[in-house]
Amino acid sequence: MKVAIVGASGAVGQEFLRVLADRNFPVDELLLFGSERSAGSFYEFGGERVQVKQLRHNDDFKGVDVAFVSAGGGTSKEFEKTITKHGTLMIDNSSAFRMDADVPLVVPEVNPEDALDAPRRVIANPNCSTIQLVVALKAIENISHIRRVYVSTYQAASGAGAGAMAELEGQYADMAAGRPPRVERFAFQLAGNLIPQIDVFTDNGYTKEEMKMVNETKKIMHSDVAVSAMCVRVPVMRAHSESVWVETERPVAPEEARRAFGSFEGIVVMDDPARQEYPMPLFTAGRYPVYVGRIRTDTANPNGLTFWCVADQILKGAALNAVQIAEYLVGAGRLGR
Ligand code: 11C
Repeated sequence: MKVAIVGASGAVGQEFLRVLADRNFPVDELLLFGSERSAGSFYEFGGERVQVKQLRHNDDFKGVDVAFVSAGGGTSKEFEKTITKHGTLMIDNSSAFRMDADVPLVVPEVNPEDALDAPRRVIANPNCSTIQLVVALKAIENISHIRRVYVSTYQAASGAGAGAMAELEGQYADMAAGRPPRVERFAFQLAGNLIPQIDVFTDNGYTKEEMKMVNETKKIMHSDVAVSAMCVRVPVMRAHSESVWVETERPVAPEEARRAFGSFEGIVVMDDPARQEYPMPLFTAGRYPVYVGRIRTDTANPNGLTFWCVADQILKGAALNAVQIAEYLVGAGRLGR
């Protein structure tokens, strides 16, 4: 297959290169695209050096089967037609089209078949914090309908890109050296701090990030589930964590939930409090699964279940999920020749 990565130099773009190689995605030819700034850089793939081309409005995508796009919502909107006009499937990592009725929003463990109907040749990859949430929710939804979800996130610097990760690292180094930490990407110093704001505030007092979790969850799960989210940036390098409370139609005992999580594709249960076994972002970074632990009954709600869930934001939250969508379509005979 002829495959393109748009935004090749970014944190997610770099992970696309690794995930495609690691999963032996059938790449015959790889094209890399980027901004004027990253054009000309070289990256290695399949033993060859591939040069990044500047993304332009031309016919560069002619013959490309699938383009993995992660260059921000503005770029996705501007280049949608350029990328798809010759039939290329655009798997878009930005928030630009996620809630459009004619764009499927897909997490392969949850709603893979939605990917089969992409009339605009665009499939949206959900927000990273939503992806890991819905993977965990679907395991429970399969045994009892979820009526309500409360979720509090602990989101790593990686969600804000490679520059934000470098800034956090620099802030720790500055602190260790007794220098005032440099603050550019985030509104406040993140090292040694928590920032209870991700993205801008909306009219209802929630942030855009929080409302993404509300709206995207309903769309992916085809559910009326009520979701309330609180999103917090934490001084962790990569891998988002979430505290989740769900209210199900009938009470689900922790043992039953543990079995449901354990048998669900894409989830690894790490839940042995006696041995201090639970998922943590430090040990989840660089791994594919969604990890779930601290599974217990909600003390405030007899129909409530609560758990802790951690996943690598750049992998399952972005590049891996997008590649899994493409893999599903290849398996369904809907992508590639
Ligand atoms: C963060 N979730 O952690 C955001 C990043 O809609 O794709 C991803 C934003 C998006 O900052």
